[in-house]
Amino acid sequence: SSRSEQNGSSHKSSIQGSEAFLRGVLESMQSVYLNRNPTAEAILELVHSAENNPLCYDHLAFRTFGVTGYGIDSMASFFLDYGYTRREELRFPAKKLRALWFSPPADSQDGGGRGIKGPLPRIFISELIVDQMSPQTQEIIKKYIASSGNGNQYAALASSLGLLTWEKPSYSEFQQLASESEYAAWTLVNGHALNHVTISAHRLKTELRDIKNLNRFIEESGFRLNSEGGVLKVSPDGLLLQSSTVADSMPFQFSDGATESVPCSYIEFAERLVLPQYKNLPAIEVKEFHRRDGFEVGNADKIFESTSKDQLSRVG
Ligand code: OOG
Ligand code: NI
Repeated sequence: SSRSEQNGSSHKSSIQGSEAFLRGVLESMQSVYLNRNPTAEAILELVHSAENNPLCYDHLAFRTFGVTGYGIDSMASFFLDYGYTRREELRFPAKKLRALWFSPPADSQDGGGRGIKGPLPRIFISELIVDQMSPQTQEIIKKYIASSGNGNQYAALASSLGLLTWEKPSYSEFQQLASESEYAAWTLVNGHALNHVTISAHRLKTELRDIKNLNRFIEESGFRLNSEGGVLKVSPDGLLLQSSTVADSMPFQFSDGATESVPCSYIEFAERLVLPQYKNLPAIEVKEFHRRDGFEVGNADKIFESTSKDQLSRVG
């Protein structure tokens, strides 16, 4: 065969080695997510069938408890080991959260497929600043973290298997956390599960690549979007536009026998506009790196609310 076939540039290459393993882990995380979140699964199907083109993911997101060794680092270590690069930090003082995002390895393949099988997504990982919580809440979080032993070393494994690394909590402990931080309560019952995947709107091919059309299409198809601060979240520079659904919920069996409905995950949409310095590039030449990169505190602050009681209990 020709040289270009050997190096895989002339046809869909089968990705090998460590990148194949990374993608396999992401696939497992996604299948846990799709099994638990019927809205996310239905929306991916709906957009895919409207497009008839492979969708790609802008980013994947995870939540953690920021206790030494258990926070962002516990999940980030996997991505760093597989070639991701640490990027900017974002702070959310009112929510007592911080986050970091990671960009995919520059030498990774396009993938040539749909979702995880396409270009590798950015990764967004946040953590609760646990030492700013009340003593009762800190005690509960530290108790479950202790029950996980060295579970912090297996955050990515737990996420891809859909397992908690700590014991199941009691309903009253869940409620104590929820009264102080809905993020904390979410993390206690969902652990390292994928919090959301984000469809890259600008890489769609139909009119849905305009996020306003995508939002309208999603709502007209009967799904609810997170309305916190308005459905469309826009960065101050006007170049990063985001929206998300209200999270699905599912029954969770607590350690004291109570079974109650808890929020699980949601799906997000992001449109990244072309940076001003590239505005004259012909559309066909525009690549992902010509567009607004990164995240935005003001947008993220409202997207966190996709799993809040306020949004889940909203009527209409
Ligand atoms: C993350 C919320 C922020 C974004 O893209 O800015 C976010 C979360 O809910 O854990 O996803
Ligand atoms: Ni996001």
